[in-house]
Amino acid sequence: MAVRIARSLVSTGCVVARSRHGVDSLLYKTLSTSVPRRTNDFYRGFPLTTTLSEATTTHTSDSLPTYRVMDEGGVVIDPQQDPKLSDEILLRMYEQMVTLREMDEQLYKAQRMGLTSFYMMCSGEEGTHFGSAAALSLEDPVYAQYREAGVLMWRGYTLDQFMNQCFSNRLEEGKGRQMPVHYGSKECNFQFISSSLATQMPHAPGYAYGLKRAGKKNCVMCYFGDGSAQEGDAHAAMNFAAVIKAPVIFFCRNNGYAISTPVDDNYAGDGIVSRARGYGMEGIRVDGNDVLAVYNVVQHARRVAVEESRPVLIEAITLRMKSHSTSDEQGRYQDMEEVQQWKEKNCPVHRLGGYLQTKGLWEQSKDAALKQSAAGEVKRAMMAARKEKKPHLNHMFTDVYDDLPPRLQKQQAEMKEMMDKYKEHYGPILSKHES
Ligand SMILES: Cc1ncc(C[n+]2csc(CCOP(=O)(O)OP(=O)(O)O)c2C)c(N)n1
Repeated sequence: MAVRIARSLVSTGCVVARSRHGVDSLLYKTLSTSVPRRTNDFYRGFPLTTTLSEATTTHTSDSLPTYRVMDEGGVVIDPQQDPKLSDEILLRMYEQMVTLREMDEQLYKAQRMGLTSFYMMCSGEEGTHFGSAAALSLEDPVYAQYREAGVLMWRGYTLDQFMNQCFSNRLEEGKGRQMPVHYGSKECNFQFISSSLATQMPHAPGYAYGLKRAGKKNCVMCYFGDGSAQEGDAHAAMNFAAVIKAPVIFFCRNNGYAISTPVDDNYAGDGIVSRARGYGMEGIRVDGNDVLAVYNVVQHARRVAVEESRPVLIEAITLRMKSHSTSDEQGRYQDMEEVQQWKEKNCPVHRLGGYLQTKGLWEQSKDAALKQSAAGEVKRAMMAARKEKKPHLNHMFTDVYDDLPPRLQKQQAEMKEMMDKYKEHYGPILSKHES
């Protein structure tokens, strides 16, 4: 029983730090000894005043500016802010951005053709993916939401792996038990995606605290959306992280919408970053479509998290260029003319392309060939994934319990009985599964 409970906790990410590093991370235990108590000062260090306005915080305040390095054409505004990444890294970023777009396009179409059950597009948010991923170490665990495929790609997740997962075939790590896009990879140090919003958020500081106690020089990266920021778990995670000084970066992709809910119906404050002050952590707002700015900001946040053991909240302003998922139609709630204008003005791929051209690393004339080659690679991987068998049906019952409980044994037997009884119907389906 103990083994079973431990396993299920590990699979939810709750005690991953404990299992991997042998750390007893029952956080509240250590809290009571590590937080200084200011018992000798009734006002707890807060300054006193007799002026009411001084003691009042207003509901409106100046917005925190958005940090950027490049303008909309990819020209660096202040040369001192150029991170001067190597040519190899810059070109890899560009090539992967183009590949990701192609993958997005083809997986969207595959769902529309009925080849897969579902897909979530990420075009428009590539700057947040590659800028942040390049500033992290592979040893920094990632807790993502679902729209961060580029982070996985940067970490070496192959097109074949993306396709196997989205086509739920026998080669995918989740054995077909997760919806498409719910990626995860041990090798890429990327925790499996959970559909329930903000599930990953309280896990992240827990793991980060475990890393800190184990003396690792790493931080945890936790991605989430502006919609997820309204979940109770988001509050618990950020408050906890600040109090226990966990080395975690909270990276909010503010793409303006939580499915069809615009940000104005979502929160009334100064975006998401304004909350950082409330939690007692550093906060930075960045232009999410400027991959160099994102890189600088995450590199800085990583240093704060790892060297000073403090969490940082980053809010990246970006744009979801497509619908939320294949179950959604953005034209129902977005002004498509405006979306088109934003796309043209603020495309992260074009901005990086402009930067590369100014540096003499790329020529626009090479774009068509790059796109064509990426499209070919994506198509090849998709064809291969389609041909693979689906996982064995018994995997509906494996990997949770060491010994299958009687009620599940009964269900498994019933399933087999049904399959045998209605062979003429289930036969064609079963032939596509591993036997
Ligand atoms: C707990 C929970 N509530 C509601 C949903 C339904 N839901 C799925 S995605 C989504 C919007 C999330 O928006 P955001 O966090 O901004 O991320 P984005 O999709 O914009 O990347 C909602 C409400 C869910 N999956 N889980």
